[in-house]
Amino acid sequence: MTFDRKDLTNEQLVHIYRNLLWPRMIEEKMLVLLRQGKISKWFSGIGQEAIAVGATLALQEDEWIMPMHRNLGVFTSRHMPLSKLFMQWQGAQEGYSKGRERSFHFGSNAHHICGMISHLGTQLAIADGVALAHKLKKENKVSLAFTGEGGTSEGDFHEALNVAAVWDLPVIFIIENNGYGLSTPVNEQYRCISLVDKAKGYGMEGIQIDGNNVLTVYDTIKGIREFCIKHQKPYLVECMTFRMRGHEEASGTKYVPPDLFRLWEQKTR
Ligand SMILES: Cc1ncc(C[n+]2csc(CCOP(=O)(O)OP(=O)(O)O)c2C)c(N)n1
Ligand SMILES: [Mg+2]
Repeated sequence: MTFDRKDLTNEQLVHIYRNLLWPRMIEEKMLVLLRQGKISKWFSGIGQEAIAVGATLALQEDEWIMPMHRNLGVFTSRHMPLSKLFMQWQGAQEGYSKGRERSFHFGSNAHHICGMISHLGTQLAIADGVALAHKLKKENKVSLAFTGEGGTSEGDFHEALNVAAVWDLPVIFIIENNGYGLSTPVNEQYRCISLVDKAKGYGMEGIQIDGNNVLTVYDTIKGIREFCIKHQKPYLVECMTFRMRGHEEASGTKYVPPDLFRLWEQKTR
């Protein structure tokens, strides 16, 4: 992997690296707590952190993000207090969803993160709504929504991208293509060569990038953000990565050929 620092200073590089480390360190702790029975559920984003972290750092702090279940790096890069996050995952009253659940179905107005309600695809149209509000108020801002490649098979994906294109909404749609949607591999998920090809069908710009290279993600999203604001248009970004653990910690990875882990392991260390 080659890293192109462009005009980033040493301080900026260290800042990005620290943000990349946070979710990995938290996850390593969570995997221990899970095995001790102190938390009950965990969706791992190990190996995919560069996407959530790079994209979040590329936005302004008051721009809304619609994350999914593997985007811990969004929460940490927006500096949500670790104590409250840990209480959330342990189902404590003091957590973000007041003990109602113990996973990633929560957000925070103060951090401009819109909590998801689990259903795939639903975050995308919410990003349209936020972008429409910015457009009507003539604010120079974007919204950003994440989906997995599995989520692109939902009707909501089509509706959200089509409306964003037709209404010229400044929204960034990020597909995290990690090879699997639960146990379904990509060759059973879609027939196009790349998901980014779908951008053409909606009449919007699109790009496919290396999702494991944090500087590529950061630099690309920063540039796209400016494009979306200047031209008042949406953009589709397909980030190529790999899911290094099970769909959820309880579900295992028996259906994934071991060679794929060996291949991607080189890119996630
Ligand atoms: C509409 C809907 N169908 C099914 C599910 C159950 N489900 C949750 S995550 C998931 C897999 C999603 O795959 P992908 O979008 O590729 O994201 P990844 O888990 O790989 O990050 C499924 C089937 C759901 N939450 N919502
Ligand atoms: Mg997936």
